Amino acid sequence: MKIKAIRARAVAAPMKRPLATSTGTLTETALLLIDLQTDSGIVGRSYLFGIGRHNLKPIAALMAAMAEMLAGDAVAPFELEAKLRKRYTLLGVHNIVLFAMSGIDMAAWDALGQAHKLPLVRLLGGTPRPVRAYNSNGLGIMPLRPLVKEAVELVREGFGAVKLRLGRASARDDLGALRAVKKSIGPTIVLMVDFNQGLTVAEAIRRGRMIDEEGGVTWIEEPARADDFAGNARIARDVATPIQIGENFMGPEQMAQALAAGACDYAMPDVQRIGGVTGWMRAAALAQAAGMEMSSHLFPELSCHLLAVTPTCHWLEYVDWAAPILREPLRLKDGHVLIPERPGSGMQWDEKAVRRFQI
Ligand code: SMN
Ligand code: MG
Repeated sequence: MKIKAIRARAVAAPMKRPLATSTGTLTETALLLIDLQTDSGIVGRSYLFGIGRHNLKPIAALMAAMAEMLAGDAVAPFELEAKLRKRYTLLGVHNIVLFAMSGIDMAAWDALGQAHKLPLVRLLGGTPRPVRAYNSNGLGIMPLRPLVKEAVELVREGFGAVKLRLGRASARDDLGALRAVKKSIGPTIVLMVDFNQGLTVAEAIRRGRMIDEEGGVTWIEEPARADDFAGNARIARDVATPIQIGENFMGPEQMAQALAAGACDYAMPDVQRIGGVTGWMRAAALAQAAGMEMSSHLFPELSCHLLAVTPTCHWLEYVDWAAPILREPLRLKDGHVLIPERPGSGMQWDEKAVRRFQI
């Protein structure tokens, strides 16, 4: 099976619940939908998050350049990765270059799954099983009244865990939000918090200790700048609640550096930044070697397959943000994501919805 062409389409669909983080507010899901067309007629699919619709065009342009290099090549993800990494060495395999490469890798694995008539999890040597998930569809930075209402709604959707975004100007206001959410969901629901890199190292230690004293938080995510591994190591040393980072690891190489620095207690790679399915599998081996719990970031449709073959599988981050353009959105049961038995990732576009949301 050889690559014929790669098509990328930009869509933006409104989010059911806008999400305010310490970096700004997301109101729509801006996605690049990738169709990797092969000479056998199989089309491998994946999507990338633009975090803002204006970012989709440059990623699509990079992908078009890569598609030109790869036309006629076998759908063999390791070979594609080696070729692209070599060609992009001088530009740097980071950020949107890496996103485009990851998108191609994910679509190539999807095509392979379809060619072998196997769901991705089986192609990777695993078995579909329910994957424990937390509901990450809300709980942004907002006033307490709508916040506690949303917390209750998110749990009522059938989940045993939710994630609260923190990083307000004052630590006391963050504590107020944490207390209000804890009270509204009760002690049996697992609660994570995410600062989205909003704090300095000293402030992260201060607020981390405050959270230690409050208790009941499963992890503190990205308290400070994500690539300051030394700083994160100081935070992890001084704060008892586990420190979670990883959504901004640029490839498994950077994850290895973070682990060597002791920058976190838990890791949560993002399949678009870690290098697609190929990069994820290498990251999973790093987490296994470090004896470290590994969770996913966004991409629940693909991450469920991957977590099912991750030795230190921890939590899947569930968001429904891609659901508007999917023919069959993910199914959930008792706070777990059910891996579809369809070949590949199991994602197919709802073309009518794609036309509606295309930009
Ligand atoms: C997050 C990252 C990117 C977009 C939305 C939300 C957040 C998370 O850091 O981990 O969910
Ligand atoms: Mg996060």
